[in-house]
Amino acid sequence: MSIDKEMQDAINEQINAEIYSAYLYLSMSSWFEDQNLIGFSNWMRCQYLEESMHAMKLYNFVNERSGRVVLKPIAGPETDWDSFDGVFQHVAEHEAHVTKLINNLVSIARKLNDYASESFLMWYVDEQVEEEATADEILTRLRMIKGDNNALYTLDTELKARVPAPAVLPIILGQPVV
Ligand code: OFO
Repeated sequence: MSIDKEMQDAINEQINAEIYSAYLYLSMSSWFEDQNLIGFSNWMRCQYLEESMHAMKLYNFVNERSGRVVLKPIAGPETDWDSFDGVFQHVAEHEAHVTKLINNLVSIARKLNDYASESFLMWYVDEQVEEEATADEILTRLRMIKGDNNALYTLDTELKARVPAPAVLPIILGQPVV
């Protein structure tokens, strides 16, 4: 059964929101790079890839359901922040906003009795719990270490170790995840 037009259009909006998220995190990566915080910059690049994967997972789903992906213009992201914790405050607020968007998609799926979409969207519901928790954790640590450059360097080194999840590239390419 092909996807309902209302559900398809709402998912197309979410593809735009996820690509905007990718764009926002790439902008944050550039800002951290300018601050010579390469670990934070790396963490944001990984986040950029994860958000691109979130968009493409939706993209693949619409196609699997015989729908049509229609891409819309992406808004320009913020480009400047006044503090390190200010960036992560922004991340935390942005992820809380994305959670509301995902919850709204689940409501639409329920209204339409679209069980396939509802089941698919549960992955995003779980993902948002993790994304909000991670943003909050880094924000809390940045607030605790404020002004302590050694602790900031330690956190930067930790964030330098992040690598994208193994599923990112296959999902972006529309290949099976093994
Ligand atoms: Fe950062 O969230 Fe996508 O879904």
